Amino acid sequence: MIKTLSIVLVIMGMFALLSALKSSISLYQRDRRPSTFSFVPVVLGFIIGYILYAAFLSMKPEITFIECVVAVIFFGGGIFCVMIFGVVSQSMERIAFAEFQQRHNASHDRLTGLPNRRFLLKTITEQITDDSTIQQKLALIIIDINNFNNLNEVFSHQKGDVLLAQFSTRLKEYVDDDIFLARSSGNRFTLVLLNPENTNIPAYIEGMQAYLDHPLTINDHDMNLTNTAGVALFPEHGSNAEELLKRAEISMYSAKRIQAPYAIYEPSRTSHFYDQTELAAMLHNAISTMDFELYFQPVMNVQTPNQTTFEALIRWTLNDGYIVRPDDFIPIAEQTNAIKQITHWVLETAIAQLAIWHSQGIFPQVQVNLSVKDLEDNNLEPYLKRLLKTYAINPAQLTLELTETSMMQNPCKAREVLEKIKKLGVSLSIDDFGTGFSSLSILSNMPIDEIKIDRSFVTDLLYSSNHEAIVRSTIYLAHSLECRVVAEGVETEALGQYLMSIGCDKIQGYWYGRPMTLAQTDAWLHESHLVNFRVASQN
Ligand code: G
Ligand code: G
Ligand code: MN
Repeated sequence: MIKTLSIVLVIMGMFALLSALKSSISLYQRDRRPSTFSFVPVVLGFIIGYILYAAFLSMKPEITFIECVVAVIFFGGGIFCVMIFGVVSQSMERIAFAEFQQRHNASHDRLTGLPNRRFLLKTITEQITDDSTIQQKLALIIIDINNFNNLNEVFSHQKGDVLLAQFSTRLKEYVDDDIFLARSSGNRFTLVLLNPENTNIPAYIEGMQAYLDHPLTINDHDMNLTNTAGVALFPEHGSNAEELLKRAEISMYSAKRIQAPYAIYEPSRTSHFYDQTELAAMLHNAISTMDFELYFQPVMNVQTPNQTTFEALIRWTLNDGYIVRPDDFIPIAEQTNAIKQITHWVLETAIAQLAIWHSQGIFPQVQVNLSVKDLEDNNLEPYLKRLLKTYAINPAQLTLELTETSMMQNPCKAREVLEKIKKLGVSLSIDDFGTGFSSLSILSNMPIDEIKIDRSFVTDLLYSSNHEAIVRSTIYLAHSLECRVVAEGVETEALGQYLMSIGCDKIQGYWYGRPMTLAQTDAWLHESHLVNFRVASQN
């Protein structure tokens, strides 16, 4: 009886050791470190010892008390080994997990959990240097959330982060598992598609943008984020990861410039691409000589078609003839504060031009864009007052445009500055209305005369019942605040006629006229409109 019990105890001890052996093998398989392998032979050695002792006991007819005690110790030893091994393997797992997390954090973005730029570059490099005989083809698609900086400024960065996380979740839902998706920088995501010849890329992007066109929630408000995509292909558009990413960015920027939803890289564009630092250095020189030009875009006055308005739009032409659009250089000028000098130049050039037209008997109105930084310029109002006096211009001929976002950054200060300017007799207009997430109660306190509905709402008005409702209610709202309403981006007659029928006061867009050089503007005035102006000014 005692003998059987002792043998059972030894065998149970051995089973305990067997389970420890199993765990030590699986730990080694996961971990692959020599230190974890050292458990395996030790435990195996013990098991052999247990088997031998059990065999020894079973061969003896009688066992002594000492042999019985040794059997109990063998059992206890087995259980002890399992316990010790449990503790050791737990702490090994913790170490392994911490190491994994460290590696993961170095290659992933914390907010969205997506691979970061470093991991992205590494992955692209691995794919394109794959030395199999068939060259791997791939497409990089960059997706950049539009106006994200405005959003961060208007809300807080924390709220911006919440939106980014929601946006990335939605993006992850759309993107298949076999496509590598990374957050390549703040508001920019990058997809790596293998074998792009099997995918219709434009259709893929359109599908993705339609899927992303879905309200996200912040502060209990629904908000739609739009995005612009840029595509570069390997091997066609670059030979290394950095070059491919840069070219996908170039195409994304060119899509933004023409307000297209996406663009695929076109090699001919490279010579016209300067990066931010190059542009900043060139801009410094351009400002010292005020090497800019004003274009004028006509705006149609629905009620008084004889009275033409022009929006003055700055252009900067480089030595190679490339025209840099304000969207590309105004943000740089804002960073260096040079924007104040630029605005002073634009105001003086526009007012001097009004004086020249005045001497020809032509009295159009001119609209000038201000930057958010101009609201911090205490010299702006006295400067404007001096200009109006020097050139003897009727202040009612001038309107200043400010974006909704810039007014909302510091509404108190904006109101103070705008009220001073308004006292000069100059009109004020809210540009890009609808894109700035502004509070209507603040807006209704601003001394404004005009609201310009952003072209993103106007362009697809005839096809989007949402946008139609927004435009209609904006017109209603503006009229109840006694403001005029301008629709921007009106490219077709049908759209223009429709906007007039719902009460828009002014129509601006390629349908009525594109931005023109001064010479073209003069020709435009003289050819078709001078007669009207003469008549209008004589009345
Ligand atoms: O002309 P274009 O579509 O490229 O203008 C792009 C943007 O640049 C528009 O938002 C317009 O308001 C802005 N812009 C054009 N001219 C000026 C200017 O003289 N000063 C400022 N601050 N912005 C301008
Ligand atoms: O943001 P702001 O309203 O200042 O922008 C004015 C700019 O809008 C002008 O510089 C002009 O280039 C651009 N623009 C004017 N009309 C149209 C149009 O009908 N379609 C498009 N796509 N852009 C336009
Ligand atoms: Mn404008």
